[in-house]
Amino acid sequence: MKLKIAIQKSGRLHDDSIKLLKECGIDINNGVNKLKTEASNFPLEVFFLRDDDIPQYIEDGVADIGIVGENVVLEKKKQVNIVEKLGFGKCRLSMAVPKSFEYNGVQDLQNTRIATSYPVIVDEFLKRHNVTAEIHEISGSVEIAPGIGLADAICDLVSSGSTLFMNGLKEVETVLKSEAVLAAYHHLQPEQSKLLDKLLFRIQAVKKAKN
Ligand code: PRT
Ligand code: ZN
Repeated sequence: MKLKIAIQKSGRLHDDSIKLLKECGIDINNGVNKLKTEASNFPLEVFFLRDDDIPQYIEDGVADIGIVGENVVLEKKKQVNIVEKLGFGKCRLSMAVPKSFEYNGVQDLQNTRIATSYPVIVDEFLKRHNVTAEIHEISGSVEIAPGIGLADAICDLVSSGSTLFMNGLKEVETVLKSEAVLAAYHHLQPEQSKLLDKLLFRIQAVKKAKN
């Protein structure tokens, strides 16, 4: 019996996910272009996936657990348990507008066009604030949308803020704070739950040692 974990194949969370497992004393041979591997000293099978697909795999129980940004979990609206925040991949999902936009509050987004890769979260945010706006879903390079006349505002992930700055934008609202989380399938078998507890115990020890 093995615990199946999904982690990002490549991208911002990949290295830290592998590092966390290593710090937990779990050795995995992470061959290039491999889709699947096994740990040599823990009953763990590792799937390498696009981050966007991870919540679905966990909801379906194809993976028992996974490491993914909380922003992705919330956007995909999949039924998964968030078991632990992992302390890396920290960022915020923020509204940003051109520097020249005289922004005084969320009401100023009324009747604007907002470009984002997070239409679900943005829609919820706007509804919560009784703002009506047009959401334009685009999958990448969101920050260039105002410059090319596609949108009046954007909602995108921000960490240092330099991407916004370089594109003449300013951050005006934090919609969500996010970091990598450990998510789990809702209906784990007792054996898988035990393995998860064992892994979680190690993760918490690693986190404590860092504080
Ligand atoms: O290929 P795959 O689909 O798996 O990866 P991806 O390209 O969709 O995701 P990836 O690797 O870019 O990000 C994975 C996760 O990292 C995100 O879902 C977040 O949870 C987290 N994360 C943390 C970030 C950032 N920080 C971040 N800064 N994800 C993206 N960014 C981008 C942002 O979209 C913008 O383009 O970085 C730019 C802004 O960075 P700053 O530093 O200039 O503000
Ligand atoms: Zn992705």
